[in-house]
Amino acid sequence: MSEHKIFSACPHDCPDTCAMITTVRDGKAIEVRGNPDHPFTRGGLCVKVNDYQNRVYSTDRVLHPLKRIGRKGAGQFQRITWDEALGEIKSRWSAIIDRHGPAAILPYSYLGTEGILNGLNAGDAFFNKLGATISERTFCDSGAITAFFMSCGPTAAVDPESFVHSKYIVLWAINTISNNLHHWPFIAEAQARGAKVVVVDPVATRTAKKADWHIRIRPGTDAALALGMMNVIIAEGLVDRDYVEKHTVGFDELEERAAQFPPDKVAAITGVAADDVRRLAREFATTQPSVIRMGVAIERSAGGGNTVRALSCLPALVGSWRHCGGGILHMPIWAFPVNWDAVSRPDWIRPGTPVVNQWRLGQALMGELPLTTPIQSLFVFNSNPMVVIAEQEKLERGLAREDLFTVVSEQFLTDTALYADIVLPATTQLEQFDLMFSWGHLYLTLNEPAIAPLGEAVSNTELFRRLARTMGFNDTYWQRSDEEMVTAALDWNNPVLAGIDLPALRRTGYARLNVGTPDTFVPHREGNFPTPSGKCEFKSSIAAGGNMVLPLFRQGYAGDQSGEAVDPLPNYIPPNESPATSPALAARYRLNMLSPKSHAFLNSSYGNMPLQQHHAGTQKVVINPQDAAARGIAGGDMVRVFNDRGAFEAVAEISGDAMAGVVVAPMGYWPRDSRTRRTVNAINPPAFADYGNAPTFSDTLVEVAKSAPAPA
Ligand SMILES: Nc1nc2c(c(=O)[nH]1)N[C@H]1C(S)=C(S)[C@@H](COP(=O)(O)OP(=O)(O)OC[C@H]3O[C@@H](n4cnc5c(=O)[nH]c(N)nc54)[C@H](O)[C@@H]3O)O[C@H]1N2
Ligand SMILES: Nc1nc2c(c(=O)[nH]1)N[C@H]1C(S)=C(S)[C@@H](COP(=O)(O)OP(=O)(O)OC[C@H]3O[C@@H](n4cnc5c(=O)[nH]c(N)nc54)[C@H](O)[C@@H]3O)O[C@H]1N2
Ligand code: SF4
Ligand SMILES: [Mo]
Repeated sequence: MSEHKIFSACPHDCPDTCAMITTVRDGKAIEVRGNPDHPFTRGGLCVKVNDYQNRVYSTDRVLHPLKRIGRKGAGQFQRITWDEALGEIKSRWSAIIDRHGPAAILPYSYLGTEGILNGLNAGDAFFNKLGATISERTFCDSGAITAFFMSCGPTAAVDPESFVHSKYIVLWAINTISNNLHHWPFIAEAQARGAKVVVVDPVATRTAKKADWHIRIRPGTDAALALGMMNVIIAEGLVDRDYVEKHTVGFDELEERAAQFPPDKVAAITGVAADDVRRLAREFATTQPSVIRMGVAIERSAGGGNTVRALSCLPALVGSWRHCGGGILHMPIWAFPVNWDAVSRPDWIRPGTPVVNQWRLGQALMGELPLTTPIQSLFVFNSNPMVVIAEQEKLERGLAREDLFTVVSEQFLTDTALYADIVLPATTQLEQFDLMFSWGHLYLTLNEPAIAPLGEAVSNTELFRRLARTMGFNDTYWQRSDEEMVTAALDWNNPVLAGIDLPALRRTGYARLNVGTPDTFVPHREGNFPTPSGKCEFKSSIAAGGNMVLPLFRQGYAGDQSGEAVDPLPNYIPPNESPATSPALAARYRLNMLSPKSHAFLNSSYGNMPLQQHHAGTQKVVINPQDAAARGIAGGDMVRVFNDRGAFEAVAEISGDAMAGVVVAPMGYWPRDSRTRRTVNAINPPAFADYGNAPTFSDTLVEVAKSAPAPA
């Protein structure tokens, strides 16, 4: 019997990027555990990943190429060889390219795995070379990042570990304990040392229940609260004049804007009492170091970008940046010197290549977008659009098109894969090599293959090597090993990587970027913001250039932007679906639905795994007692949640955890497990928020009614 341990890294799209250790016995992975030496993740995994070996060895894994033999969606496939699969792809694509050109092919991917090699940009070079339509990926944070760059630039901003030094912590639209678990001990330590923890959320989440103060706010109104805080801070003379003078631009204009948001008006918009607006403003200004931690959910309403603009001006106004553990944390990813262009090869994009945003996949497939080349083929990997994007019903109709040639690379036969003509088997993290950045801490993490690929599964890097060979691309890009690709993907000469290389990573499994220690990292004590002015821009100079979508999300594509100037100051933009903006709609649909992350699923992943299904229970919708009583709904009732876009069923949970007027239905459940084959994204809108073509999941009006009983 031989047993050894391998350094692994959690592959998921989660800010924690846990360092893992896999135990391998006789060639089989028998256990994954957190690496106890890792300073941020400290040896614990979460309920999703703790039994990762069961995902790897699940009997439901796709381990061989498959070809559809039944009707689309029926899930009838037969095993074929890789050569047959690649041959079929080549002949179908060649015919499509001859007839319509390569723009008739649409790639679709996101972050099923997040590694630098196998993650977000894994297919870009291939599809750019092919000339495929560009898939604009704005699933999470594109709007928030755009807005954050306008104020502060691409900065890591605050080390999440420095939160132990914070005295006033505002967790804004983030459910830390479920979604960013390993940050919580640092917050709890600060709390134990006397810091006040405030949560701003419409819902009493696990995190809100541990806070010293939970501020319930109407969804999508956060910018008004932030502007109201500024109003009070300025009116009461709590501005750090010296910091503002030296390290910001646009104070006078911001003052004028904030003057339009007195606490009483803010209270009427947000539902937060005027006295609470004042108290939050005073405490945030005077309890230093104060820090804001924003969640991704902050961007999910019509004015999400402006909300981030407003929040990211607050710390400079009161001088929080002077202190270790002060400022605003969005995501530290910008500290990692990844050369995305070396991965994505935007230089291969042909001029005039069309762009389709990911949220519009249903529309693109149904011919509802003004595309000169209609989509004839779809290639999906690292994503499960049937669960994660709006307009679920329309998407399903699009995927069912007989003339659409669909290829899906997957670990499992997801609801999306059921519609594939060809399914290709994908490895899990234990079967592949990768190096991970993080969007929640400042460590690089190595993932060595622990076991050989199961069946005929391949990593995404190998997938695109094979596809490139099949399509006759002989560029050296596809002749490199994974290690050579990693070497090319990072700027190893950057001082933050001094002393870090693959041999060093192989000794420890992870390495902290050289950015100073959590006790010394104060990047903006003296300003030094990576904005055009070098200052925190209350009045944004980037705004003049228009509502940009950042290159990272667009496969390096920088053209085709609106170029229209946007408001250079943060403002409050009301939700699309609200009594103020759509009174007729709001009269019919009186509840605002949120569809946040599930504690036990990772987006759609684990929605099919028995342990996590057991933890999550069936799809529920949380309804405030007052709203439930008004509709005659009791706890445990099967209800229909609906609007003009569609409907899904859920079990009602009556609880004050949801504020009145708000219902909460966690996402991630698979449509096939529901009686009506519909989940939350059947009713979410396809509308974009103000910046970055971000989604508007929190900006959805619905009604809830008792379901008809199941037919006998
Ligand atoms: N367990 C688990 N962890 C995850 C994931 C998962 O699926 N499951 N997914 C990962 C990914 S991809 C991401 S992007 C992150 C997301 O991490 P978060 O941003 O934390 O995600 P959410 O759970 O969608 O939303 C957080 C909170 O924001 C609140 N909220 C919604 N709209 C608003 C609003 O308009 N204003 C305010 N103030 N609050 C609002 C919700 O009630 C919710 O409690 O989580 C990552 N971690
Ligand atoms: N209603 C609602 N919708 C949402 C959200 C929400 O909060 N509410 N959140 C949005 C956000 S923030 C995000 S990030 C998206 C997430 O959307 P996705 O990234 O699509 O979701 P995941 O479930 O993380 O991953 C998708 C698939 O990738 C596959 N996969 C994993 N690793 C590999 C691999 O190495 N190769 C291949 N080929 N496949 C692999 C997995 O098996 C899984 O089925 O969802 C968005 N949708
Ligand atoms: S999903 Fe997040 S918390 Fe869970 S193991 Fe992976 S990185 Fe860690
Ligand atoms: Mo996300």
